[in-house]
Amino acid sequence: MSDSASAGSDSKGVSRRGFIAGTGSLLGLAALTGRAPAAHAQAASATASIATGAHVPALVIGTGYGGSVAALRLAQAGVDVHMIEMGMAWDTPGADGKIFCNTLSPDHRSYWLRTRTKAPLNYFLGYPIDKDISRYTGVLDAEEFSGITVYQGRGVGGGSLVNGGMAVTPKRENFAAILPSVNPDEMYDVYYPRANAGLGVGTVDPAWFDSTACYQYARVGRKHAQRSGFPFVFVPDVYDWDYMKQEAAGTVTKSALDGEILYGNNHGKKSLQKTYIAQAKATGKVTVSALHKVTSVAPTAGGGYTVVIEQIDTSGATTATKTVTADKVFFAAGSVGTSKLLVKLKATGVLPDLNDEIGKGWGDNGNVMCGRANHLWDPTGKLQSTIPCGGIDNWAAGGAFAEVAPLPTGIETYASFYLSITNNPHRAQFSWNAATGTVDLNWQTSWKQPAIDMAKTIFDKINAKEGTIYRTDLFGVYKIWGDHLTYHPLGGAVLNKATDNYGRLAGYPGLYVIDGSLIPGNTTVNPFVTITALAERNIEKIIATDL
Ligand code: FAE
Repeated sequence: MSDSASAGSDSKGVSRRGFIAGTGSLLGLAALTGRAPAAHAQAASATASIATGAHVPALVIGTGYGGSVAALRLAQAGVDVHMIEMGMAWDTPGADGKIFCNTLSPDHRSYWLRTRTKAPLNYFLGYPIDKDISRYTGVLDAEEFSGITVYQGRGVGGGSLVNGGMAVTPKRENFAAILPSVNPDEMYDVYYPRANAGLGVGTVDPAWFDSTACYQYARVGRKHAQRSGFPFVFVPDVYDWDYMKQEAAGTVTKSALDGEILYGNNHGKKSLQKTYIAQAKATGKVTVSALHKVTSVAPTAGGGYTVVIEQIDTSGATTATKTVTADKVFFAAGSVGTSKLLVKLKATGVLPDLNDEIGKGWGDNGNVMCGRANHLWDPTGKLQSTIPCGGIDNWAAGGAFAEVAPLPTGIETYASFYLSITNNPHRAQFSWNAATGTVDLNWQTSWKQPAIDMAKTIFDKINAKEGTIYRTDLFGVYKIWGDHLTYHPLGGAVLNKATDNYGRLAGYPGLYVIDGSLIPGNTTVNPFVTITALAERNIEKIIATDL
């Protein structure tokens, strides 16, 4: 989870024993009440369903950041675009009147084809909090590889449906290490501003931040950072900050202040459905097929590509297999999705001329999580906005940028929680496993140690200064570090290696990569602004020269 906080002057009188008992019952209640309804009232999708035999000028695989930018800009250039998305449309309320379920009471809508939740923060007070759910094409995929679980959004909008919305432009002095073959001037003068405008990025009102109960946790985070000499920086977000103020005032339906984040926000967050995809659809030239999964892209005799697509139902079962043709195909299935497709297609001889860089250069953006146990006189608040708005920058000295994240349990936890992005140098590779017919990733859990060491440059110092300790109850029994996961998969089809310097795949004219797989493993901050800005840069060049 990328997020949490709470406020609670009223909690001063709560004894630690009473707090622990209360917490246990709260989580137990959530577990009991979170079972999925027997019948799923939620309609699968109101969008189109591509017809077998169709021919499309441009086919975009995936509807996350890269795919949405490609679709909008191609449509504005007059090109008809069809977007293929394996997840649901997420445009129809369920039986409870809500499109998305709450983080504290996950139901079938929470996870992608799982019968049990797999929460990133999966323990509390040493007790496991995962619970059974019905198998369904839910919005968050916890995809397991041998050494790491990779969390990804599934549905029209990709990661924008589930993420914290933290919209961070990296410091310019770090850019050469992120994308060494890209001219920083054009990125910082043109494409980062364009991406921030397109995404609707804004920053919390500092005066409101200083007074609202829902950011007490972040103010505690700021105080602790500054007392140890670390800069605390406000971090922009795509959440509608005016809406959040109204949530706090009690004049609108709560979303960020009601624990909604990991399994979707019902209000307030400007996901891609409300920004790039809405604009793309408004051109009248973009169609989206949800619950459709691309399984093959092969050259067609005479030019163009033949694309095989499986239509699935909400149980994940294939209901139809379709074959369409496309003049140009944009791989925007995310770092993992694009890498898996390309590695398979190369290894199985469908796209044999892809180069040997395919599948390489994958990193976890150095993600590692931890919590700190504060003193009883230093509460973080029982009301915590799920939208993080600040971070601790120790990148230059210690290789870590830590977002001060919420722990929105609805009770006072006295915990400070952090997701750190670190300069972990390890890179993994995807490869085809012919025996299982799947794509493996050779990441090892022990490769998180450099990330932990870098995060410790911040939190060891804060703990020493504050006389506090790490929480050991959030990721297992006596386990401090959330080192089993990433929210930020990057790489696998790296720019200027697997592709040319604009995402054109080596060996196949008309095939492009335009998502997080272009970025070699790390962005020094949260990645989606960089993914969006790079997509803006690349599609502009492709439209100018290839169409
Ligand atoms: P992505 O958004 O993952 O979109 C790929 C799409 O392709 C998905 O909708 C897939 O369902 C779809 N797809 C995959 N395979 C296929 C196929 N074969 N056929 C059809 N469709 C397919 O890719 N980043 C930030 O910058 N700030 C944050 O605050 C933040 N918080 C996060 C919190 C969580 C819990 C998670 C999971 C991620 C977070 N991220 C955050 C990461 C961010 O969402 C991610 O980097 C981007 O979404 C990646 O964008 P892409 O366009 O590469």
